[in-house]
Amino acid sequence: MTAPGPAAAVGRPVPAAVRRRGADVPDLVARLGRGDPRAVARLISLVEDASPALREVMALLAPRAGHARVVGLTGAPGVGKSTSTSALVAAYRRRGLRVGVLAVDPSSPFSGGALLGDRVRMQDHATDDGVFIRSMASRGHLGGLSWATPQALRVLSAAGCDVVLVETVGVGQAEVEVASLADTTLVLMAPGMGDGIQAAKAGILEVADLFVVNKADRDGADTVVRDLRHMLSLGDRRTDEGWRVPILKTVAAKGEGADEVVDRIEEHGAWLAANGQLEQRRVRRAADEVEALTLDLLRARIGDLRGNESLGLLAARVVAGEIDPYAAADELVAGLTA
Ligand SMILES: Nc1nc2c(ncn2[C@@H]2O[C@H](COP(=O)(O)OP(=O)(O)O)[C@@H](O)[C@H]2O)c(=O)[nH]1
Ligand SMILES: [Mg+2]
Repeated sequence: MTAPGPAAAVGRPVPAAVRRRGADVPDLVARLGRGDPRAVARLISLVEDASPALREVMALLAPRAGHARVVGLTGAPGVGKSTSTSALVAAYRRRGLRVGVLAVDPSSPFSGGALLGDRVRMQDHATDDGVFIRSMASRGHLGGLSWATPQALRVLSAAGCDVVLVETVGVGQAEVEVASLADTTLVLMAPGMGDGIQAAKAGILEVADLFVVNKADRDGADTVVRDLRHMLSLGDRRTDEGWRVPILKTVAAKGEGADEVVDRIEEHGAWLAANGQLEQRRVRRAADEVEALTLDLLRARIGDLRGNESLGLLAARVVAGEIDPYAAADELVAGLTA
């Protein structure tokens, strides 16, 4: 749970050992700019590992912070997120766009079995140099995906991706997180999965910019559409903002409906840009990221203080009744930020 976040590293100079191990950051970043897939892989691994080199990486990437469109896909396991991602990659490639794919699994490690199927499916695109595909585990960092995913997105963006598709395992918090980092969030459902109840429970209606009812080749797809339409009409949350959440049917396994999904994603992007929300969402996203890094940094400093005199002394004074714990915390904070 307590793998040190990058902020722990961020506050410190890059150790010589890191350079010796061959993280020649300026070279990596230059190769990234030329779209070298190995540079993409290496840099995303640095993000995954919360490498101390990240501070230098991010400083070099800042001026070329790309403007890739970020599209999140979420939904229950087995609903067809990976299959749909692959179909969407194909649809975007037909439009001549460069596509990044980030499969984020907040729980299982990078090499875990959960992503094996995804990799096999993604083989379709393995030889296409306009597609970058990476899986990423957050390895139980405090703050979860909050800083790692935005940094990985920055890497893919700087590699020249026009659009990045982020697939997350649909389990509660992950849905909310993917929504907070995407420009457009797709919520996938499929017949026979008890989605209606799930949707209501997980507050999924709130995060969806677009619903995709996948596996439309199976019985019950129309019922899912009807239930969704009913729930949306009850909430009708977006009417005043002017975006009506579309409900689309797909058969991802055959690529059916992918082009229409891309049309709607692009429509949503244009709508966001036209009313200033694209910028707003991105600023909110950067604020979340900076906040997460800040908390990491402060946590690391508190860690340094543990066993250190000032915390010990303050604690002793609390026990002795000379100072109350709030006042002690105030003193500690003052010491941290001094
Ligand atoms: N019948 C049918 N099966 C599908 C469709 N899309 C995906 N599947 C299957 O559903 C299963 C789960 O798909 P996957 O993309 O791995 O789901 P994920 O867990 O949400 O990423 C796989 O066996 C797919 O082949 C579809 O449109 N129709
Ligand atoms: Mg998947």
